[in-house]
Amino acid sequence: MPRELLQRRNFLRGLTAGAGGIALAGCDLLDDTSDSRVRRVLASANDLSYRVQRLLQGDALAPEFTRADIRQPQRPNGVAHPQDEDYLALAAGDFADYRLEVSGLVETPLSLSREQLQAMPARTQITRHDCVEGWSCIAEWTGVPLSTVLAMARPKSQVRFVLLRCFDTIERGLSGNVKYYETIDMVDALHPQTILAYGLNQGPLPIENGAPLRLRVERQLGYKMAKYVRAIELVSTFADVGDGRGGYWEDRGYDWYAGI
Ligand SMILES: Nc1nc2c(c(=O)[nH]1)N[C@H]1C(S)=C(S)[C@@H](COP(=O)(O)O)O[C@H]1N2
Ligand SMILES: [Mo]
Repeated sequence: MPRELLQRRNFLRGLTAGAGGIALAGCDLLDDTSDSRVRRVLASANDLSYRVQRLLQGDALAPEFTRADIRQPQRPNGVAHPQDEDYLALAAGDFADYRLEVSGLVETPLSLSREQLQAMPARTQITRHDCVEGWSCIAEWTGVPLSTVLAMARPKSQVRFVLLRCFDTIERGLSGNVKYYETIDMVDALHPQTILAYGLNQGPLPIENGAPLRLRVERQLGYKMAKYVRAIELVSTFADVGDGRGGYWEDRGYDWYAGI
């Protein structure tokens, strides 16, 4: 089992114990997320924390820092060197031929070049990245607000989520290779600090950290922040993506709403 998932489970087990021993205390609740009853307990807890956080947070901004707070380079995590052929071909040309595809429930599908993305009004923010593994990094991110791209695409009224599809194969399995994917809701998608970043610490975004384009969604944990973004789809449900829980790690037991 990947280390991240193990630690996440240990963390969740702590939380559950703290919540005053749900009736299942004693049996090893979280060693078996495949059990549907367990999954329902977790899912409803996640749903509750999602709704409570949404109520309390509104449009609150994540804390921002100064350059003096940047202590080290952004620590690469997860996939850091995609080996996918289409990605390697783009990287060989320094991503000059990259295009971000925007499709799904939109009036105007888009195919945006790197130049087009970088010509849009940019936002720069110094924020703290919290990984579920228990480490944090403060870094300066520059990119185009996702809201700007979405406004150009003109979402239809049924849209509820933004699905990000990535270049990198994160798992090679018997049932096929899995590429990283993530979803966020429209509250986070339209939040002012949610950007598609192409710059890190005043330079171009390095490959390790998701070049040429990665999501920053600052009020949630690191695994929500898809790197190597290939395409964006606007959807009304993610039930038909992967195993239906809204992201690569979510399909392996993590919370969909990873608010901090
Ligand atoms: N495409 C893709 N995005 C990803 C991952 C990944 O493996 N592939 N890992 C996630 C995790 S768990 C974290 S903590 C952050 C790490 O971002 P960093 O490498 O810039 O620190 O990216 C997230 N986004
Ligand atoms: Mo992470």
